[in-house]
Amino acid sequence: MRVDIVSIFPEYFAPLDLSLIGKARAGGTLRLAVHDLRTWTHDVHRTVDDTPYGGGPGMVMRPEPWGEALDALAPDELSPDGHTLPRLLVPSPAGVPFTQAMAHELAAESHLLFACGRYEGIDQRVLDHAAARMRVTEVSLGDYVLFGGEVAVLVILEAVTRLLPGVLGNAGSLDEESHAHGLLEAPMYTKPAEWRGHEVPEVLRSGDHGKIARWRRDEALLRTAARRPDLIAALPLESLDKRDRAALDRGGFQPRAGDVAK
Ligand code: JD8
Repeated sequence: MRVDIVSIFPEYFAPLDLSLIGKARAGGTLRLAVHDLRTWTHDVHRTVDDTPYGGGPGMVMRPEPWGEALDALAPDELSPDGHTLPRLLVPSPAGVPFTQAMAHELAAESHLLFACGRYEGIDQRVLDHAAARMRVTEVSLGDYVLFGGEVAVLVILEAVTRLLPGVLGNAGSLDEESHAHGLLEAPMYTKPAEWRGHEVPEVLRSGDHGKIARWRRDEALLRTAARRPDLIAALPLESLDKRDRAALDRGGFQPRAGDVAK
């Protein structure tokens, strides 16, 4: 996968040399380049912002540097390897929520281009102009306000890169993790069996894989019902069987009427 990131703080992405993302880059699974937006300014002050039309607080990022940056990184003409235009991702508090489902979607792309805004944001015409020739997605991490798009790109890239083939040692774990099946994952434990008076649940030390799987499913259901009832509500009707309902009952959670598969 090819990834390009444009930002006025390219040093924000130094962590992408580390750990599994660093290995994915070294191994060629991820071809990632970080670009300084000021590369596409031409005035002595390398200006990237100006006052907002219509007044109001703060500054807005100028369209010209962004236009030239996207022209350079998403050229219309097909490159020798028949490369198609990238998918443009623009982090914004006004974007669509980033989810694990979107992470899987993005992991299937061949080229992602991230535009990191700062100040009050990027002049809207940059996105409208880009949308005329490539797919553009404004994406939000969540309902809180950041200084800019950089940390959102770090989060999105980590969620996407770990889904790329060969990046995760035991890809099997992808199936068991939170959000993989619409539930939060069960609590995890390791040695010692007793720690400061706290025991590891006996069932996990029983070796009875059937009982262990049932315990983990019950714990995942109870934890999800307690912390994320929206996820329980979003579960497909047929996904809760009698034993699931019994677990939720024991936890004092009433699944929706009709939720129970016969
Ligand atoms: C991009 C500029 C700052 C936002 C005035 C503070 C994402 N979940 C999220 N929260 N905030 C962002 C985000 C914030 C950004 C930019 C993403 C570019 N800002 C602006 C509007 C209010 N300042 C985000 N993803």
